Amino acid sequence: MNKTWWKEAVVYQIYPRSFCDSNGDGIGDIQGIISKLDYLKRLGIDIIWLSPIYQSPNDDNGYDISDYQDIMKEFGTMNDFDELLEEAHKRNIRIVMDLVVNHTSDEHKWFVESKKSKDNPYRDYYIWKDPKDGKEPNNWGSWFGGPAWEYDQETNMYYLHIFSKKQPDLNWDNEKVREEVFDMMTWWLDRGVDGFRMDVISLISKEPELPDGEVMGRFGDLVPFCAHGPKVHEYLKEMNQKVLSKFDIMTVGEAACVTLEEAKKYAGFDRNELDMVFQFEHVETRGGDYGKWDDKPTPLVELKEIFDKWESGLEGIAWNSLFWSNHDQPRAVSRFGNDSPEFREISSKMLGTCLHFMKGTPYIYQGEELGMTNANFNQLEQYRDLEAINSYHELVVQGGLAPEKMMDFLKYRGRDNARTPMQWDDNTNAGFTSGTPWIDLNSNYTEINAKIQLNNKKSVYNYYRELIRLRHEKDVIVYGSFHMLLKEDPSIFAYERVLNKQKLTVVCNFTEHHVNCDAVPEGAKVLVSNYDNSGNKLLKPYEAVVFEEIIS
Ligand code: TEU
Ligand code: CA
Repeated sequence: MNKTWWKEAVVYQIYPRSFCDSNGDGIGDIQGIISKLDYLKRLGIDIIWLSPIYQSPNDDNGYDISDYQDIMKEFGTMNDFDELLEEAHKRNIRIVMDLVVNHTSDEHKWFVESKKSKDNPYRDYYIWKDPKDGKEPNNWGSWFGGPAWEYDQETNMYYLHIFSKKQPDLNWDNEKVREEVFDMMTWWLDRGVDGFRMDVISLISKEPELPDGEVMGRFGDLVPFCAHGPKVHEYLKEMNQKVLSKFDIMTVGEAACVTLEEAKKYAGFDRNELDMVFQFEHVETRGGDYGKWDDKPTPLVELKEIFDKWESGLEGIAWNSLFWSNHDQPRAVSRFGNDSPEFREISSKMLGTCLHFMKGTPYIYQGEELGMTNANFNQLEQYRDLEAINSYHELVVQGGLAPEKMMDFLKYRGRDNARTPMQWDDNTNAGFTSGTPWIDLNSNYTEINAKIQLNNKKSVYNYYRELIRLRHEKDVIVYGSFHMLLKEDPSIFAYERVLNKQKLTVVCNFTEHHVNCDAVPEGAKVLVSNYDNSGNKLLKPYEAVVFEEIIS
C-alpha cells in the first residue's frame, strides 16, 4: 500500500463561467469561487480542478487560449488568482489547473505570427500543409463539425484544427513548442498550483504522413492517426522529466479514445508519464448513426463490464479516475439515475455511492453534489455550446435530420446540460448572478439548491459529505482490492472491496423497482445507505447500501 495524497483525495471540478458571479455581469468569476470556498470546505473535498481561466476569446469557453500566462478578463486578474490559491491552500484545498496544449486560440500571438508568412519564425508552431488537388490535404473531419482543415488565402496553405477553426493544433514535433509549453507549466507550478488536468493530451502527436481516414458520414476519421500518435509517450516522458518530476503535484490526462493498453502506458506506476487518465468508455455513446448524438441509455450490464474492465485491468499497474459527469457530459442523475421528482434525490445518492466506493480517485462535477439535473432546454436559441450549434447545423440544416430528433439528442447528450449556472438558493437566478446569466438557468432551482440542502440532514449534499468523510477515514475505500459481483444482473451494480481483514460490500439498485439481491451479506453492519432502514435482501428503488465486515 503505497500511500499517496491524490489517491486519498476527492476532486471537485469547477466550470468557472457557471459557478458564481461576484460582479453582476452574468459570468462566473474568480472572486465568486473564493466566496464559495467555505461551501467546498464543508463538503470536504481536497482538490479543485479549475476548467480554463486563461485569457481567451471564448469560442469554446476558455478551451481556446490566447494567453497562457494571463487571466480571462471576465474572470478577474492575476491578483484574484493568487488570492484564490492562497485562500484555497489556507483551507487545505489544492488547485489543479486545466492545461490545454493540444491547440491554442487562433488569437494566440504564436498563431497570429504563424499565419503571417511561410518563413515566419512561428510558422512551424502549427501544422500547415499544401492543398492536395486544390482541396484539403486529407479527408479528416473536425470533432466540432466540418473539415479539420482551414484554408489560408494569404499563403495558400491549410492548417489543422481537430476542434473548431479557432483552435489550431500545435505542432508538438517542433522542439520550440515543447520548450514553450514546459516553461509555461513551470511558471504556474512555481506560482504554487498543485497539478494539471491535461486537455486531450492523447492527441498531441500526429502521424506525420497525415493519411486519409475511413469515411464516417461526410468526413474521414482522424482518430487512428492522431490519438496515441507515434511520439505521445516520448513527449510525456520529456514533460515529466523536465517539469512534472520536480514538483509534488497531481496530473490527470484527458485521454480521448484511450484503451486499457494505452492507459497503462500513460499512467503506469513505473512509466514516468502521468498519474491518472480519464477514460470515456462509460460515457460514450457507441454505434449510433450520428456519432455522439444518441438518446438511449447504456444497459447496466454493459456499464458494469466497462467499469470492471478498468478496475481489474489497472489493478497494481495504474490508478483509475472515477466520474459520472463533467462539463462535456450530461448531468449524472439525468443520464444514469432518474431525475423525476420522486426518484431524483435517492438515485443521485445511489450514483454517488456506486462511484465513490470503487477503486480510484473520485471526481465530483459542480452541482452533482446537489443532484442537479439536465437543462431541459426547449429552444435551440437557449444553447450556447458551439458543438451543439454546429451539430444542429450539420445534421438538421445540411443533413436533413428531423429537428425534433436533434432537440431530443441535445436534451440527452448536449454539453450545455452541465453548464447551466450553479443553483445556490431560491432567489432570482438561483443566487448565481444579480445580472443576466450568460446561459439560462434550470427552472428547477427553487427546489434544487444549495441553501435548502445545507440545512437538511437528508439532502444529497449531506450524503456526499458523508461519502467524502468515509473515504478520509477508511483505507479500504482507497486501497482495497476490487471484485465485481453479479456481473450478469441487469438491475444491480454490486462489488466488494477488501483490505487485510476489512471487507466492504456495495450494492446499488439502478431501477425504480424492488429487486432481490443475493450479494447482501448475512449479518453485516450497514456503513452507509440512502434509505433509513437498509440491510434487507430486497432492495428498494434506487437503494444503495455499503456493508462492512471483518473477515478472517
Ligand atoms: O474535450 C475533448 C473531447 O474529447 C471532446 O471533444 C468531447 O469528445 C466532447 O466534448 C464530447 O461531446 C476537451 C474539453 O473537455 C472540451 O470542453 C473542449 O471543447 C475540447 O477538449 C477542446 O479543447
Ligand atoms: Ca462576473
